Amino acid sequence: CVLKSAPGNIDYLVWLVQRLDRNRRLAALVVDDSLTARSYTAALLAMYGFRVVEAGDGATALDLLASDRGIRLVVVDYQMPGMDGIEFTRRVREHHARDKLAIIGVSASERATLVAQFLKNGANDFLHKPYSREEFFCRISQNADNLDLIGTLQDLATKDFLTGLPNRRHFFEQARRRFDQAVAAGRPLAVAMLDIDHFKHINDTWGHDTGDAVLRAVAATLALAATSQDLVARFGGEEFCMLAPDMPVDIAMRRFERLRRAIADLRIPCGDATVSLTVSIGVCPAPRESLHAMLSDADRLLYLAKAGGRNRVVT
Ligand code: GH3
Ligand code: MG
Ligand code: MG
Ligand code: MG
Repeated sequence: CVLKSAPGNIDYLVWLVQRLDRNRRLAALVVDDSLTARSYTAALLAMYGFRVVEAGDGATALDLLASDRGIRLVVVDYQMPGMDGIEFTRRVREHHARDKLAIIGVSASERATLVAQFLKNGANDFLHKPYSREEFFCRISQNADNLDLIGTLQDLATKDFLTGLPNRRHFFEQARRRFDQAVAAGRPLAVAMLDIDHFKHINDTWGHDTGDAVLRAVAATLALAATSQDLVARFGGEEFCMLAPDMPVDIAMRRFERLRRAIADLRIPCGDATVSLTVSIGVCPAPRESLHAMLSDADRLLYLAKAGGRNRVVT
């Protein structure tokens, strides 16, 4: 059925297979009080690979959205008893941004202002009922493509390419808020700067690719050690930063010591040999007057850890 609309060239088929494959990783929610209309839309979405969730009214749909994190696309009818599609869209946008969740309004109504109202209240697109399979598929694909594209751009802007960790800029965006929250609530907060010891020597001895593998291994160790509250980032080169909220000083210190040991225990394969490494860590264990002051402190303590012989945590 999907192939009916194919213009018959191989590029289109490749494009189509990629879309079907991508859609399999997503869920779509259909909100319509008419069982016939809902089943038709749900069947089309299932045909295009989506996992489909259905709701007969706005309130049920809001509950589903709150509990199912996999939903990336919503097709919502306008006329429904209780909450109409525009009110539903407005309510969804209180918790779900346009660039993470696409909402497509649908209606058989000819009301002139309807499309604009849907869009102004946060819908990404609109389709007049009844719609053809082909139009539906093109619109859905375009909206899902846009979400993918935005996601890719956000990754490029916020993640370090080599390790996948947040980059320095993203760290600061997130860290400022965590710092303000900790200070306002009088809660503990620790900031650690971590630098690989003699990394230049690792590159010179084992080659740049192995150096890269070492960076990825350190990043993975940091990511594994981090709780959902922690922020970890690659600051640049072989330098990483970790912000740990709500961690009393003694517990934070034990954690960073464990982290140092975990990294010293790493063995990164290089041909028949294995490479080991150590890190030095400077920890500012409690909130200071600013995030900047905490980072400067952690940096200064990192320098002391280096001067003291490396492979150590200094507070
Ligand atoms: P120290 O113990 O004092 O920190 O010495 P170090 O050799 O680790 O520090 P130094 O600043 O002298 O060298 C850091 C090296 O990290 C130099 C640079 O070429 C290398 N480097 C920076 N970014 C990357 C990267 O993305 N991949 C690889 N393989 N090397 C990198
Ligand atoms: Mg209806
Ligand atoms: Mg270094
Ligand atoms: Mg360095």
